[in-house]
Amino acid sequence: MKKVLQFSLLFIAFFCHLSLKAEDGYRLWQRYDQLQNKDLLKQYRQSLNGVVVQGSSPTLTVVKEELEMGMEGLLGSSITIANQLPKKASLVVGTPASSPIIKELGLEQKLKEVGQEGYLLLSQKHKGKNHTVIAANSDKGVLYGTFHFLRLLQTQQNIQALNISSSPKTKLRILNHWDNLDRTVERGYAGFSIWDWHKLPDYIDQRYIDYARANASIGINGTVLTNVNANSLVLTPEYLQKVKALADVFRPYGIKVYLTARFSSPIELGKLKTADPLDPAVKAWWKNKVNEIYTYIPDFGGFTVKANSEGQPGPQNYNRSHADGANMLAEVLAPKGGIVMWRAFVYDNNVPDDRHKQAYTEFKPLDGTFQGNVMVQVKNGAIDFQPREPFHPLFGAMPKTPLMMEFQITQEYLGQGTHLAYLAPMFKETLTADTYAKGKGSTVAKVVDGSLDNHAISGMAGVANIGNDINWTSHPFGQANWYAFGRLAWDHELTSEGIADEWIKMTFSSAPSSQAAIRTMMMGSREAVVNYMTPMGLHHLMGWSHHYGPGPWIKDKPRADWTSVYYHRADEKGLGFDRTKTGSNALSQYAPEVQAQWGNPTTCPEEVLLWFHHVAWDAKTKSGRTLWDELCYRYSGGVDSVRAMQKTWNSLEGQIDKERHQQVKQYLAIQEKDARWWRDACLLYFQTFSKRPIPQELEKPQGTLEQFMKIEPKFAPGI
Ligand code: BDP
Repeated sequence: MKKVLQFSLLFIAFFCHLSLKAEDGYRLWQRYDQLQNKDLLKQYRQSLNGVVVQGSSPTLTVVKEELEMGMEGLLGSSITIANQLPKKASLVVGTPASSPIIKELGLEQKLKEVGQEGYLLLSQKHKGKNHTVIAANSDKGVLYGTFHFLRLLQTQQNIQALNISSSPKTKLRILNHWDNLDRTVERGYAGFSIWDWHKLPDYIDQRYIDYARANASIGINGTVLTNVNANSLVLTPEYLQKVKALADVFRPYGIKVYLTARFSSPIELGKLKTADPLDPAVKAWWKNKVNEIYTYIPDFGGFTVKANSEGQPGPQNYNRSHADGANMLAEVLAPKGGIVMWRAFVYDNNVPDDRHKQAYTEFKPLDGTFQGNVMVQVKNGAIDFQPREPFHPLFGAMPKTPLMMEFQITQEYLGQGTHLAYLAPMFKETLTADTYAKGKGSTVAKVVDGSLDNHAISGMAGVANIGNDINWTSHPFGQANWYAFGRLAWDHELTSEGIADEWIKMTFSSAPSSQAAIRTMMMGSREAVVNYMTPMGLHHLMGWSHHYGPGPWIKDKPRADWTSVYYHRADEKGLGFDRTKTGSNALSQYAPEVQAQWGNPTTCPEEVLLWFHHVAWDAKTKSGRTLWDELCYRYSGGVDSVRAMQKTWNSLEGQIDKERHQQVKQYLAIQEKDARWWRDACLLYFQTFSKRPIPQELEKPQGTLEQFMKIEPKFAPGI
């Protein structure tokens, strides 16, 4: 009997253990599970015998909590955080101001170089003993250093001879939530908004804290809580209290809160007759409003504004310029230290010009007219977050204005919440592109980090892919895009592979074989999406409104530039948008060096060929195939790449926890199905123009064009 009982207890314990091991993805890259490498564990335990954090502040409290949670989890033993040096080797954490020990280490010179947000991680002798040191000029720097230190442990690095100094290349590293007050999320595919406005300010969801931890761990220091298609209600006292509650949670993590400002708020909330930025009453209204916001949130960051774009109100309603609008807000924010992020995503209802050209046409003449606390926020490409776009021509064209990068982390046009598309290679592609604004080497990254034109402020914004799904991002690999955005905003010189490696080790596995397999999947994934959706520079072929699935046939909509036929220009002769001199001449907005390369179809990279040229169906491509055949090969190649990902992922069964393995497996099956859908629908449609057969050796479409044209996903998320 006793034996049976013992056995049952063992059985129960075993299953409890198993169920504890289930991974729902909530912990993101901060899992802090005990390390399995015994030698390394021994090394860590020896060199981190005690932890000393001197000083006290809300941020240092967070530092202590995170060190405790992280080290106890990873090392599998409890730690105590002291404020005196223990006898043995230890981890010493702080600023010269908060910690006499750090002060004694004489790090002034080195610290000078890392600035207010940077930090040092050092192996350092002090009074004959070896210490690991996390030092910074500010508590926030200490926090970033702490997360870096934990990452070293998580990714199992040797910490015996540390000599790391790090500081962010971009000053403002910010998430843009397109979240509405009713908790729907525009272009959000991971459930509802994480901001539970109804329960705020009284109920503080643990998620807010974990959100802040995750963001601080990758250096994100700002968040715009609300949709760019803004609701002025958020500026009312009722909502400002709620915003304050979130700001209070985020503050110790170094994250400032920003809001989107609806330009017509003075009319909607203030009952004024106008929102004309030059009207004294309008100015006074905003001044009062801003002062009021700062009574709730003394370190409020400022506003993001979408104006005169896609129906949003703006200064042009009153015949004023974007600069008039931005400067009016900037003026009232300046005394409080706030900024304006004015979006350049504009295209005019009344201008029948190539949409590619419109932002440049409107903004370039305004260079030099914006106040010092205005940044113009520019999407990575000139159209709209397509799977591949050449860099936006405004980068390099407005040297007197700090231009902020806007990337889209949420995969509106890259398979939304179900496709695996690792976006770091896409972000890097834009950042490393050469604008030639000041000769060779004038990369987009240098424009954005402010170094090309010596700007005091700089920033990178990412449209968040976060929702209230248990794993935050719907697809488990969506987490990698959030992670990669933050890491690149901190340091755009990091490599996509390097970022993937860190993320995989912390999120999935550090076993070299699975690590390499997952990295290969990730690195090829975005190109796979480009191939099965919009190869060779095609763009804007997606279904109407929901943007999920193919719709190259979309035409006859309220605006020509909301249709697909406007962009692909397929006809009997060929395919692609002529943006050279013989066409819209959008190319003229780039530097002569860029024009020379892209303007000639033989030197234009095939990746953007149909973006700039209308190419004959029988024109020879680099592979030796005709354009039509090459297109068929690329579309098919995209599907093959997804199948290769499936194979790799299947081979990892048993090496990844069951729950997430199963999730990704199912998502990959959806992706394979969707990739075929895109390939078949697009090829059948383009074939009506090319009138050429799909090469014999390639898989044939399953279905007819008519059938594909009838597919209409109902209630797709994110609209
Ligand atoms: C488009 C989205 C739309 C956004 C817009 C924007 O479809 O929902 O409001 O971008 O960036 O891509 O303002």
